[in-house]
Amino acid sequence: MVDPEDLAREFERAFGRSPRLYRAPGRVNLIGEHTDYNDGFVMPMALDRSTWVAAAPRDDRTIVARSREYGETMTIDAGTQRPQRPQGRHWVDYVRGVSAVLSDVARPFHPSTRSGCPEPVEGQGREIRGADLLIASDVPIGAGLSSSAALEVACGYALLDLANRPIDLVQLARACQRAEHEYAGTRCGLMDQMIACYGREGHALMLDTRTLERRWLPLPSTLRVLVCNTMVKHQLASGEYNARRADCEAGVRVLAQRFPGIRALRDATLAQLDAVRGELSDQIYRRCGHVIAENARVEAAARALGDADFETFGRLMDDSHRSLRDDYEVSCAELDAMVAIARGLGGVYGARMTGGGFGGCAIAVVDASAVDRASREIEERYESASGLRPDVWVCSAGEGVSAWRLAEALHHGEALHHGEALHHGEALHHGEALHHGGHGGHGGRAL
Ligand code: GAF
Repeated sequence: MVDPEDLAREFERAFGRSPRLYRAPGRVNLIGEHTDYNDGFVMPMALDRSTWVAAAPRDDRTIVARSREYGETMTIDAGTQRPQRPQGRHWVDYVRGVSAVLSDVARPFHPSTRSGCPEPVEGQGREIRGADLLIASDVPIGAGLSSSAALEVACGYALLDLANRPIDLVQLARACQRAEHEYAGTRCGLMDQMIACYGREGHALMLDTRTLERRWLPLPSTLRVLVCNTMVKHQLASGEYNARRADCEAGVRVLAQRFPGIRALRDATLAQLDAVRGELSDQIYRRCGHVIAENARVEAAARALGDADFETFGRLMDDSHRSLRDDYEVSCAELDAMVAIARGLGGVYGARMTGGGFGGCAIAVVDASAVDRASREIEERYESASGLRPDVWVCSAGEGVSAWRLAEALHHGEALHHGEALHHGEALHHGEALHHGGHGGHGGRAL
């Protein structure tokens, strides 16, 4: 786990002054996979693990970013010009992407991503300042837990706050999504960035990715969510993710010709899909079928959770996994093995892969009374089935992005949640916008 006080001290040693601290969480998605770029529904929860950024402003336009995990220090320009093509998936590409997008909204979108990132980042077009950043994370990287969105959102929040600009979380999430499209080359939806912004302790988020309407669903204390890392790294940018999105868009084009009201798979029914089946390849038919059915599953799962009907919730998770495995084809042998093992254990309501797929993590929703045993059994059985030692842990739903106040003498740090402003040492609620007038930032106070 990252110790924020330790991180602040490391920053002081490296950069010779006191930082402010920020953090944004990784996530698991309970249900609603590959629906977010189809205007659909998702139900993620933020992890209680985060990417942390210790940050202090510079007088020039340079960003000096150091990653504890990678042991690298990189120097970039805060307003780097948009690349002709995505740069890659090096950690600094995410920092570069976020700083460039936040600095610049005047230029048109990258043509290949025009449809994916609907709005410019209004009101955030002024250039951001240079900064020294020290980044550390306890979100496993490449495990489908959205470590990249956590990095983008934590850095974006830090850079906006250092520039003393008001922070609108929806705009921040969109800016980070756009950075992912243009700088990392993944045409992702908005789920990961939104949950990194809007996670709430003890709750899953029911998000409508078309309207961005948000509903926080309390997770009952009798349920546990087990995260089961297959230890197979996912390769989201391998082209498979973008290929799935292209298949969905191809399906929508055909559906829209027959049913003009359809703008996205969110608008289609299985009956409508069947009506145009003859005009679709089998692959596109199955891809679209997954998305349409998955959207309905998310809505049903939200109802089941509200009714404390965990059997139904679990069955919907199982159905989701089958559909992702057989029709969307984003699972892999290790994920299937993990899910099958979890599903065979007492007290497990449901299990499925989570995130983009092709490796990474499965999740199991388990009765609290059975969780220790289930977790041990999963570890043992998965290791003997695959030869890989998995990482299995119980996660609780954590908070979205926040600034972190270090108390005097670096003791008893506490989160300053978004929507709160620090005023005479007190947290005050200020609706959605956070604007810190005048920063402490020195002498052991981070804000
Ligand atoms: C990845 C993407 F980044 C998300 O936008 C989402 O599409 C997810 O895969 C699949 O549901 O995490």
